[in-house]
This record gives sequence, C-alpha cells and structure tokens, in this order.
Amino acid sequence: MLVERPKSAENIGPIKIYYPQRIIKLGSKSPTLSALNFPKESLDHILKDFSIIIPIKNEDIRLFDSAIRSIPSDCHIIVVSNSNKEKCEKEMRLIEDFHDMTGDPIIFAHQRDPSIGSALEDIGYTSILDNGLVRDGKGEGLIIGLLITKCLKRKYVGFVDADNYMPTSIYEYVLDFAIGIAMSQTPYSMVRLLWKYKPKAVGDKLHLEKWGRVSRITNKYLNLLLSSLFGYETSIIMTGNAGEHAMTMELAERLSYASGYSFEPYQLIHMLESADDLDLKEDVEIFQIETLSPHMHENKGEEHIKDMILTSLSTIYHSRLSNKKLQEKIIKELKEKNILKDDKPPKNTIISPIKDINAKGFINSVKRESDIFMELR
Ligand SMILES: Nc1nc2c(ncn2[C@@H]2O[C@H](COP(=O)(O)OP(=O)(O)O)[C@@H](O)[C@H]2O)c(=O)[nH]1
Ligand SMILES: [Mg+2]
Repeated sequence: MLVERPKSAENIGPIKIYYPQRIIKLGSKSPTLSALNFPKESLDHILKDFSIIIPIKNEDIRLFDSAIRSIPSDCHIIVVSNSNKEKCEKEMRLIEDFHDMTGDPIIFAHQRDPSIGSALEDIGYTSILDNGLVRDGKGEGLIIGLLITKCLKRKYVGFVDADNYMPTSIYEYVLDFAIGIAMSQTPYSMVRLLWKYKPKAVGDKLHLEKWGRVSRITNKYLNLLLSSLFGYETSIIMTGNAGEHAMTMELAERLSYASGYSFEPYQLIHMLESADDLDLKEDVEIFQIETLSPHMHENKGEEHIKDMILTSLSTIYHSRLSNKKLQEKIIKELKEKNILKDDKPPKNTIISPIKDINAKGFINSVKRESDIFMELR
C-alpha cells in the first residue's frame, strides 16, 4: 500500500498530531518521493497483534455478516453487542457459522449481560455501571471490548462499526490502522480514519460528499480550541468523530473515556488536557489517514445526529482548555440548531482507565457465570 509521507504535524506538549495522509494506492511495488510503501506482507506481523472491536446495536444482520467476513484473518475479532434479544440470538448464530466456515477466532459479549456487570462491580470498576449493569452506550460497549483485548494481551486495538453498506472497505480500514502503527515511532500511537467520500442519496443520485453533518461541526470546534491554544489558526483536526480508529494498548489502557457517542472526540480533548498525568515515557503520535474507499453507513435519523452534535460539543465546552468566547460560540451553534434544552450542554460521564484492572480475572469470572459470552478459538 502506498500512503502519503507525513507532511507536517502540530506539537502540543507531548502530543504530536499529523496532518491527514492519503492512501494513494492499495497494491504497490516501491516507495516514491511522495509516498511510503507498505506491502501487505510487511503489515502481517502488526495485524497478528491486533484485536478488532465491532460494537453493534440492532443493525441489519446482513451488513454485520459481511463486516466480520471483511476483517483480515490475523486479527482477533471481538463483537460487543447491545442488541435486543431477538437480534442478539441472530448475531450469536451468525458468529458460530462464521467460526465454523473460517476458523477465525472471535469473541462475542453483550454489554448488558448481568455477569459482566457483577464481575465489574466485584473488582470496583463502577464508573461504567448503573444499577449493577453496564450502561447503554457505544463508548461503554467499546470499553468492554478493550477489557477483552487486554485479557487477550494483544498490542493493538481497532474499532469498526457494524452498519457499513460497503463492508469490504473494512479490509482497507484495518490495513490503514496497521500502516499508522507501522509509521509510529512511539509505544503510544493512535490512528484515526478520514473518509475520502461519504456518499449521500440526493434525489435519485448518489452525491460524493466529503464531510458528515456531525464531523463537520465537531472538527470546526476542535480546531477553534486548538487555534486558541496555538495563537494561530489551524484546521488540522479532520477526524473528531472517527468511529473507525485504532490505538496501541499502551495508550488505550492509560486513557479515561467518555460515554456513548462522545467516546471519540473526548479522546482528543482528554489527551490534550491530561497528557502530563498519563504516566507516558515517550510522546504520543496521532495519525489521520484518508481512506481510498468511500464510507457509507446506516442513516440513523435527525435525533441521532442532534445527540451526537450535543455530546461531541459538550466535551469541548466542558474542557478546561476551553474559554468563554468558544463556549459562547458553542451555545450559539447548539441554539441555532435547536439542540440545546438547558442553558449549557450536560457534562459527559467519564469512565476510568482500565490500566490497573485484572482483565484475566474479570473474563474468567464472566466465562464462569455467563450463558451469553462466547469465545470461539
Ligand atoms: N455495543 C454497542 N454498540 C452500539 C451502541 N450504540 C450504537 N452502537 C453501534 O456503534 C456503531 C456506530 O453507531 P451509529 O449509531 O451507527 O453511529 P454513527 O455511525 O457514529 O452515526 C454501530 O455499529 C452501532 O450498531 C451501544 O449502545 N452499544
Ligand atoms: Mg453508523
């Protein structure tokens, strides 16, 4: 694969954020003046250390089926569901068939499984719980996936959504994750994907849009925040809501997380705010990679978009790096879009790092108690 060489980056304390780099070509022979070359074989040793987490809540089972089949075989797949009983049963059957057909290792967990809730309660990891169960929310599901990855002792973790209408593009996404890891010079790296296009139906045509309605706004305010810190204008952040992203576990274990859909924007805010408290021995590198494949996923409707904008901007509004002028702009934006009910956005719930958790003990306890948890090797 050919990927544009890193052009430039911004340094904020120990955090280095690179400007986006395009995937130039999937198959390739040699590097060029403008591009680095990563043949698939050169990425295989990284893929062997990857777990890929797929969060799923009541998605079309056919899309999910194709999604799990599009993940490179070396990766360990972890599905974390929050689906209703009927869909959950379908997902479990499909995973068994997938394992029978491919032999690929796969784990299935349901985030509302009472055995998961009680195992977390027992070890005192309660910031993710509500009444003894893991809360609803995508971020909460991803953290269960992180705990499973920690138990598997995989070095890298990647996240891909289940509602992808072009599921084979997931194969590219995972290779893009591996390229980011291969470029990295530090144990603490993150790779966030940026779409070449997000096709939208306009009348009877597909329109190749570049930005989603939420990411356009989240990126704008993240860049305003950075601009105020730097004292010059920047538009470096193009992946504020990147659901498809990856990290080294060395980094992932140290981070605190925000619940629900604020998981991704909060990662950036949290690293900028708290880099000095993360016990880092080297700098953090954040790569933004523009995929070659377009991205097309389920349309979840107006309320979903509004909720995502609110929770994303809330992470910026409540950041201690924010200032009054920026907060006023956020309020104005939310009011204009009819999203704000109170006088300010509600604070996101923050979930503690998983670094000191005995993940093996946690999973063993879930395996003993649960009749839903599945580990197929
Ligand atoms: N485990 C889990 N997955 C969720 C939850 N909410 C959404 N998801 C999944 O997370 C992925 C992204 O969610 P989606 O609603 O498509 O949001 P968007 O793509 O960011 O607009 C999809 O695969 C969803 O099925 C949840 O509460 N728990
Ligand atoms: Mg989606």
